[in-house]
Amino acid sequence: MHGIAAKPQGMAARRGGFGRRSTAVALSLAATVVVASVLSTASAASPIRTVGGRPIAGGAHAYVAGQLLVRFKGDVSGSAIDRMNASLGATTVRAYHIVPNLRLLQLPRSLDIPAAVAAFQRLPEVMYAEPDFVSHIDDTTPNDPSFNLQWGWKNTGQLGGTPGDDVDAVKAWDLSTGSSTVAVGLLDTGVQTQPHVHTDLAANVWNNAPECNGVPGVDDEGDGYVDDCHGIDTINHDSDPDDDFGHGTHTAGTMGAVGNNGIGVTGMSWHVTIVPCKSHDNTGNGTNDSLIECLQFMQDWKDRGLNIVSTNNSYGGCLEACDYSQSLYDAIKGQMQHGILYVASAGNDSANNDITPKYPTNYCLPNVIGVAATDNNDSRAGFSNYGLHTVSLGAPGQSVYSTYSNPDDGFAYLSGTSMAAPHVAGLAGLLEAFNPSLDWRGLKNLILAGGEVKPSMQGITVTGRRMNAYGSMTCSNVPVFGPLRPLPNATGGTQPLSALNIMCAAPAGGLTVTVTPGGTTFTLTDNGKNADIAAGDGIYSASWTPCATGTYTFSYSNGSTDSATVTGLVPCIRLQPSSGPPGSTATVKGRGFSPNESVTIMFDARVIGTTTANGTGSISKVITIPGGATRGTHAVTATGATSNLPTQSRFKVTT
Ligand SMILES: [Ca+2]
Ligand SMILES: [Ca+2]
Ligand SMILES: [Ca+2]
Ligand SMILES: [Ca+2]
Repeated sequence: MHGIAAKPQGMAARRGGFGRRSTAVALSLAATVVVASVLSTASAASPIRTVGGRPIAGGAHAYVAGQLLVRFKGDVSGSAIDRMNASLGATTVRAYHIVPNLRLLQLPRSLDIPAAVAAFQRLPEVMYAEPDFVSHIDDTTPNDPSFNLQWGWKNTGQLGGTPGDDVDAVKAWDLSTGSSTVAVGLLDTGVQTQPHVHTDLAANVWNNAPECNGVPGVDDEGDGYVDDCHGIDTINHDSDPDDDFGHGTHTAGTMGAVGNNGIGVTGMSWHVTIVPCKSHDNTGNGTNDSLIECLQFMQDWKDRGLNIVSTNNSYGGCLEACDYSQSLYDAIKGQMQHGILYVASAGNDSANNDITPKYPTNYCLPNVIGVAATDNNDSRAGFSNYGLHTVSLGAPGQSVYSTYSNPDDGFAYLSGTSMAAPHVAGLAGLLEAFNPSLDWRGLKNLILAGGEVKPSMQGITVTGRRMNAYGSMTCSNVPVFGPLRPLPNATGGTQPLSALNIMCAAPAGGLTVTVTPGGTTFTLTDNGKNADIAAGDGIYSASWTPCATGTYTFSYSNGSTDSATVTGLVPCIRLQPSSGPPGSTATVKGRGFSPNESVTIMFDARVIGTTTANGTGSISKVITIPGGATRGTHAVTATGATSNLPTQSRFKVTT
C-alpha cells in the first residue's frame, strides 16, 4: 500500500454534500444533547439510579426518593415541627443551622414526593417544601451544532458505536477547554486560509500580527519569511499555508476547531494556537526537506517565545519517508531539545511497525508518540498499523468528523491514523493549558498513562491503552511499563536496550534486565547518558551488544519479559586489558565483521586506529590509550566500513 501510505494518512472522505446535508439533522440532535445534559446529564448510556447509595426518583427532574426539604416559619418551635411531621408520618433526618428551621425529612413509603410537597405546603407553619434535587458534576458540552457527530469526544452510539467508547472529552472540558497561550504545530497539507481562514478555525489559527498588519513583500518581524501571517509553505516555498487538499484542515480541526462558538465542530482544545506549516502538496506528498524546514520554523518560533508544545505529523512512508533518514531523525531530536513533542500517525497499512519499520513514527526518540487508530467500538481500525514496541497508544481514527476545505468552510468525515494523531497532539495542548508546569516529558507520560486499557490495544501498543483526555488530566498512581528496544527482529552491533517505566507523569524508577543466553544483567538508567537519550523521561536504557545470532530473552526485574531474534552480522569486540593508565596499550580483539572490511576504532569520539578484518571477519589491533584521557570509563567503538554496525566496549582509565 505504498501509494496510499505516501500520502497523509487519511482515507476515504465523505465530504461536502454529506456534511452540508447533515446539518439539519445535527441541529435537532444537538438540541437533544443539551436537554440531556441539563436534566441530570444522564445520557441514555449511563442513567443515574442512586446518589450516595439512595435511590433516585422523579425521572428527568431527578430527586432523592423518600426525602423532602422543608423549611418551617421562624416562630415555629421544634416540638411543633415534630408534631406536624408525626401527623404526616415523617421524621427529621437533619436540621441545619445555617438555614434556620430547615429540615431534611424522611417520608413514609405511602407518601410520594409530589403528594408530600403538597401536604406540607398546605400547612400554615411551612415556608416551603421541596424535593431534595439531585445534581451532577457539570459535563461541559459545547454548543457546536455538529458536536453530536464527533463520537470520539462523546460516544452516544453514533454510527453503531458503543456509548462511552470515547476519550471523555466532556469531562476533560470541565477541567480545561484550552488556552490560546498554548500552541500546536501542524505539518500537513496546510489549513484553509483562502479566501479566509476556515470559519471554525479562524480564532485558533496563528495570527502573526507583525506580518498580518505589516508591509506586503517585507519580512516585517525578521523570521526569514516574507508575509507569513498564518504560517509558511515549505513545499511550494511561499508564505501562505492554504490547504489545497483538505487533509490538513481536517487534522487542524481535530486538534483545535473553535469550541462552543455555535459553528460546526469542536477540537480537543476549544482554545489553542494552531501554527500551520504546509509540508505536503495538493496530491498529499511531501519531502524530508519540506518536513525539516517546517520543524525548523516551529523551533525558531519556540525560541521567539511561542509556546509550541507539540507538532502533529499525520504522514509517513513513501514518498517522503520510506526509509530511515538521519537528517529527519536529527531534526526531530532537535524538537525534543526544544521541548516539542512529535506526535505521529502509525500508518494505514494494517501492518506491524515492529516488523516493518514505518518512518517517521518508528524513530526511537523520546519525544515521538506513535498513534494507532481505534473505532467507535474501541476496536483497532482495520487499516491501522500497530506495534508493541513502536506504537504508543490508540486514539479515535475511524469516521472522524472535522473541518474541511473542499468546499471552503466545509466539514467531512475522514478515516485514518492521520485522524487519530491530532486527538493526541490536541491533548498535549489541552494538558499544557491545564497544567503549564508540565514539560514535554510530563505531557507525554500523562498522555500515555492517562489512557484507558483496552483489549484491542493490548499486545499491539506500548501502553495497551486508548487515549483518554480526562484520564490524562486526573492521572493518579497509574504505572505503565513497556519494552521499547530491541525490536523483535534485531540487527547486530551495539544498540539500545530500553524500556518505558512511568507512574503517570513521572519516571517510575530503575530496572535491571537479564539477557539469556549469556546471563548478563544490565542496569537500565534514565540519566540521559550513553544509550539513554533524555534524562528524566521515564525511558530507561543500557547498551547491548549481541555477540552471536539467535533468539535472546530479556527478563526485567519487574517480572516482564521480552525477546528478540538477531540475524545477520554480529560484530563484537573485547579489550585486553580493559583498564590502564593514559598512554598504555590494549589489544582490540573482534569478530563478526564482514570479511576483509576496513574497521575504524574510536576512543570516545576520536579515531585512534584503523585495521582490516581478515577473511573470516576477525580483527586484532593494538591501540594506545590517549595520553590526556581522564580517569573513568570510556567507550571504545569499532565500526566496519561496509557492515556499518558500531560495536562498543568499555575501557577504564586509571591514574
Ligand atoms: Ca516574516
Ligand atoms: Ca510582510
Ligand atoms: Ca466550532
Ligand atoms: Ca531516559
